[in-house]
Amino acid sequence: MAKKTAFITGITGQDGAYLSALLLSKGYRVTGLVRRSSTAEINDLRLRWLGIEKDVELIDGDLSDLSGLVRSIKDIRPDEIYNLGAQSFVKSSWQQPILTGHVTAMGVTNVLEAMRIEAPEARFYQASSSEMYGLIQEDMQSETTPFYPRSPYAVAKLYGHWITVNYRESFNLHASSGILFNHESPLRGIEFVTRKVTDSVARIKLGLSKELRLGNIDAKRDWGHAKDYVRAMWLMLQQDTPDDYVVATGVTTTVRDMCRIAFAHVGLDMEKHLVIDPLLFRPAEVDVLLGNPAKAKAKLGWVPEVSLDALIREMVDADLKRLKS
Ligand code: NAP
Ligand code: G4F
Repeated sequence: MAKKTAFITGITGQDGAYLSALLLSKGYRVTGLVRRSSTAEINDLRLRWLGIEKDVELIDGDLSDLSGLVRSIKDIRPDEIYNLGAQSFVKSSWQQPILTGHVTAMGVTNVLEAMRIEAPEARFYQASSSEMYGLIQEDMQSETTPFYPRSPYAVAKLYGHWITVNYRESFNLHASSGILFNHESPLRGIEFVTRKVTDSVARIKLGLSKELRLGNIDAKRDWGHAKDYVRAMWLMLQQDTPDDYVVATGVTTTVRDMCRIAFAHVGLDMEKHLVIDPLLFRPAEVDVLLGNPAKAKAKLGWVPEVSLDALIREMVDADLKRLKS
């Protein structure tokens, strides 16, 4: 069978790196969009962490630049397009709402347009988010739960989700949307709460820091491992029919209890180090997320393999190793 080609936006991010590794292991040619940076020598850090930086082809471009996307897709002729690129940090989206809209919302239309013009037979994956449920309308969120976004990021993701559905229905594109709940790993950005916690715990353990400052530790999230979640993305594009799927573990945990796992792993007392900082609270919070992955299990045969406990311990160990070296 001919080698398949994938085009990944957001290839330098957490999911882009793990998805690249998965696709390479399946024999794909992997290409990806990279933003030009004055520090180009570090923008493939995550790919290097996985030892695959030389195995992927990187193409300069930006989600806000339609002509560049058209040219990239024309040159690459991908079989599968994974749109993972986004301004993905919820808190920053109140500070940069317009940029978030340009990239996280309109960027989706740009990629879909480039695909419609140059590769209408390709299969498309949109990285939608459980943040779209926001002020939750059902205790357990599924594909049929109404959305109620609570941040400029979530509003932008909602647009990206519906434009994907609309292009599927309007132009008969093979376009699927994965509504992914929070997923983490040692490659998670330091600004997100799990990695902030595991990095701080490692620093405190090594005597490099004394405290961990957090905002709302009563918030609850359904956390899984990014490695498991990129497998679900790939599975969606192997189906004959495009569709939308919730990808989650079905277990929700407070930020407080997630921290407890990290501190306990290195034998530290959380109460001695945790400081609550009102400045870290958000203008509007998503109090609780809990996903129902029944459809992904039934149709894709997807089940998560890594527990939250194992995930946080892996992240603390990776941060200890990073700091020691
Ligand atoms: P991430 O680590 O923040 O990666 C985001 C990627 O988007 C990076 O490669 C970034 O490039 C790229 N990007 C940002 N602005 C861009 C632009 N204007 N043009 C082109 N590329 C741009 O995010 P992630 O955790 O891997 O998540 C992947 C996707 O899934 C995102 O769309 C996110 O919103 C969504 N999602 C994530 C989760 C989660 O829990 N991780 C859950 C649901 C949905 P740089 O490296 O240059 O910054
Ligand atoms: O780790 P977080 O920043 O992730 P959040 O906001 O849930 O968003 C992540 O998951 C979404 C999927 O649901 C993705 F779409 C999105 O791209 C991103 O990957 O915050 C998690 C919770 C929040 O309730 C926040 O208020 O942790 C709380 N929190 C408490 N103290 C904190 C902190 N979050 C951060 N980042 N930093 C804190 O100091």
